[in-house]
Amino acid sequence: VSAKQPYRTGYHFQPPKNWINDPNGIMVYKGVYHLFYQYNPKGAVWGNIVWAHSTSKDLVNWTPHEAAIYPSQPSDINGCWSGSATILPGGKPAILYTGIDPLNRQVQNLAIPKNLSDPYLREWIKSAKNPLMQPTAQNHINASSFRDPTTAWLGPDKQWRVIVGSKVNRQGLAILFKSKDFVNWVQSKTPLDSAKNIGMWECPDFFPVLVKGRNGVDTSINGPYVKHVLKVSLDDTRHDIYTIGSYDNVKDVYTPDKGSIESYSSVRYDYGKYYASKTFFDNVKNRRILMGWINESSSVADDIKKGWSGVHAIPRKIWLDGSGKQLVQWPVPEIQKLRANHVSFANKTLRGGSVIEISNVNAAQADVDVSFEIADLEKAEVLKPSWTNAQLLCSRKGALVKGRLGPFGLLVLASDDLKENTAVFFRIFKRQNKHVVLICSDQSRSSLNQDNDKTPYGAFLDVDIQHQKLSLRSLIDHSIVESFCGGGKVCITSRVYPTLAINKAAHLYAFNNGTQAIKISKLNAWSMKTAKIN
Ligand code: DQQ
Repeated sequence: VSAKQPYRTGYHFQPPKNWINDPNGIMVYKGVYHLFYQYNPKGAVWGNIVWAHSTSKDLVNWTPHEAAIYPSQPSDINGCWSGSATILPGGKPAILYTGIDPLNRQVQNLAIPKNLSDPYLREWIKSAKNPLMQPTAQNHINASSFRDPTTAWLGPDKQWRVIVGSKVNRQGLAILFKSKDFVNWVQSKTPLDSAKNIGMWECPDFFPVLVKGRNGVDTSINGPYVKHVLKVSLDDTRHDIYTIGSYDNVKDVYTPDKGSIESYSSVRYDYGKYYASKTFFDNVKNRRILMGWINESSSVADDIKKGWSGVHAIPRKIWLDGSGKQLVQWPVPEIQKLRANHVSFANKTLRGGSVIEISNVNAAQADVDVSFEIADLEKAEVLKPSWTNAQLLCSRKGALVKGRLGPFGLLVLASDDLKENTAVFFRIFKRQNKHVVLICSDQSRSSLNQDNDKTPYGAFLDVDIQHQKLSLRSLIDHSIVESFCGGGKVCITSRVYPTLAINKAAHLYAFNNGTQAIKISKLNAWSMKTAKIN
């Protein structure tokens, strides 16, 4: 990472230059991980979209290949938009993706590998029958809102199912299609799910998770030992939200356990910048992996100046929490091989108002894992009934606003005078006899440059702090802070653009701006080596 390009990443996925958005068609084939992504070969803004392609043996280091899918037939001549891979019987991959046709209609296309003996799957052939799904006068599908087919799954009737994101007026839809041969697709009478007055559902994802344990399962698995997850990327709010429920694969009915994706305030994969994500089943390591796009918080003019825009988050393993009420996400363990220069301490008291530096780590490119212990829980401030919006509460009560139990946490990508810093911190409140934990990623002082979006992010964390420590792991990478709180129950990703806290001038601190002392029960920090990415 050079002085001229201080915001490029050391270990987060990005191409050498230009615009990147959604991850597409992720899969593992012959032991090789494949990542395709929405890419503009001609510039740092969205447009001219093709499927760029990289492969990896470890989800950390990535080798670039030629673009895999690009406009070449009428059904995709105006763009090759998002889609997903499905592994067909015999281990043969197939990709369904959205094409933009000569009339700028959104249609769904199929592509298959030219040469199955090539583990890098460098060449793809498009079906002569494309488009396979399209808006018609009869089906009333909205031609400008019909995109992003999921990984398909097989039902007990041996038919494939796939959902495609859509909307009609303000109603978001996951339109369901079925097929016997993966080529001829028939639209089902009812969508798999829908919600009124919420806007377009982009990049849906529908997959099973085991009720017990952290392993993943193939997308076609169903039974009493799994729950299903439906995630959509809400175009209105630019958030990836999900429900957990049961899926009857005979009737093709998905029933969310509680509520549905009916409101903007549903559970989110990430409470910061994180969008258009999707999962795949890694049958080599029996896990489900989530990959997502982190866009910029800088101005378009700055993106053009630096010549690039967008990165991908560190791949996350994803599983169902023991409560059954939410998912848990954790960076894949492979990323730990980049760790170097281990710094560690335990049982350190952080008195009210104190800041301590964590030195001897490369603070611009680091992995920090810390847990806190709180002694006087009864000292917590009272949470007012009106404080229901965590993000707003983080704006009102930023890192500089003194409290009792908190704010305490980390100051990352900080200048030595603390003029610039991103504060990732906790605040503990009480409401009746329960404690409420707020976690914030406050980037309001992250940069002296005023052209960036510096809105603080926040969420409530469902942990039992009477019996559990409060943990926070942050992956810091020049312009990215990806934080995993409570062991991965809440994730918050921030993009920040320090002007002082760059490369060697970046510092890392632990702080406590509450009146009550807090104990750091354990802190581990590492410098992260630079990965070989594209
Ligand atoms: N990005 C793609 C669309 C998708 C959107 C276009 C989500 O297919 O709906 O680049 O970021």
